[in-house]
Amino acid sequence: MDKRSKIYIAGHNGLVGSAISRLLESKGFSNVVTLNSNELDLRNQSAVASFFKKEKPEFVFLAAAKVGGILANETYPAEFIYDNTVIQSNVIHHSYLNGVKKLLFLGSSCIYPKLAPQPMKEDYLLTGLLEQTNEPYAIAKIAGIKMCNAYNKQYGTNFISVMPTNLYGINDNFNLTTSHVLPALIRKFHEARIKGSKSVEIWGTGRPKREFLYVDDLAEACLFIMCNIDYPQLGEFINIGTGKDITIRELAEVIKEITEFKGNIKFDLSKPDGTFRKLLDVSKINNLGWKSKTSIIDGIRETYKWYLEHNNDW
Ligand code: GFB
Repeated sequence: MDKRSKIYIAGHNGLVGSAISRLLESKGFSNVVTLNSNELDLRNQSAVASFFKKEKPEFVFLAAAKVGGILANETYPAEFIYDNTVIQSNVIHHSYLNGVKKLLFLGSSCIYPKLAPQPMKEDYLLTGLLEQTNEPYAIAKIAGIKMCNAYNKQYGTNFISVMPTNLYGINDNFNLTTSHVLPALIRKFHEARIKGSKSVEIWGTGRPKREFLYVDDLAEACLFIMCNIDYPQLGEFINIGTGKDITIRELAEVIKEITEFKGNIKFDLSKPDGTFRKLLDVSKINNLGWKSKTSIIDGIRETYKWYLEHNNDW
């Protein structure tokens, strides 16, 4: 991929797609195609077919997906499986039909079994049962990995998959019913400080552990892989994370400090904990030459700064 290559970012308004878009722009990639969902509904097969036939992108970042936190996954399981399987099938198939040179598919660390040994290596895929709260989403993402692999085997394509850990950053979703934990806690602690509340309620026991990767670091990993690592060398897919995790309680303490909230933290035990732990083994990507660089403190500070500039949007 060079600076004049024609690149399509599917999902450029989302957390991941917008980070990839910012990075490509800052590096001088000048031929990037993006369309909003009202211009191209990626669930519509004939619309996707016409788009690929007309635009003929050479490289595709497949970051379009229906995503959300633990409650959104539980509330909308049909949308999580339907939207994701249809979007990825349309984009992968029409990339193949139109001779795309390389496609990068974004998955998620929830593809691994609920009780997988920690940290989770790439070859633990499909060795056990999935976490119930996000099984439809995980099944869709596993189908995406397997579809890329099947096309590589049968048609000789170069379609690769990356599995990021829990992401956060600029352009995150701060809606309290659909978001992930990190943006939700930024908003909850910020609003509690403004309102002078005595406490903030967080979901579950606070004991589960999560690994958080700043989305701009993920974008750099995606560009590094797109430019340097092809299908046979990469294998079926590759983990992308920091290699470190913290408990939800520890995360809440960090966010409490950054937002300068002085009250207490309470736990709402009626809400689910989800997977107890899902730490990625990142030795494969580290050995290929990439490491995350943003500390969780710096990443949360940047995200909070962005939230303060945009908090009228929610
Ligand atoms: O980020 P989160 O929604 O997703 O929740 P998962 C992580 C943990 O934080 C859970 C707790 O134990 C939640 O109960 N938590 C505490 C909260 N307070 C809150 C809150 O106010 N909001 C939220 N959302 N959580 C998702 C999957 O799992 O992770 C997706 O459902 C995907 O499929 C994504 O894989 C990365 O890490 O549990």
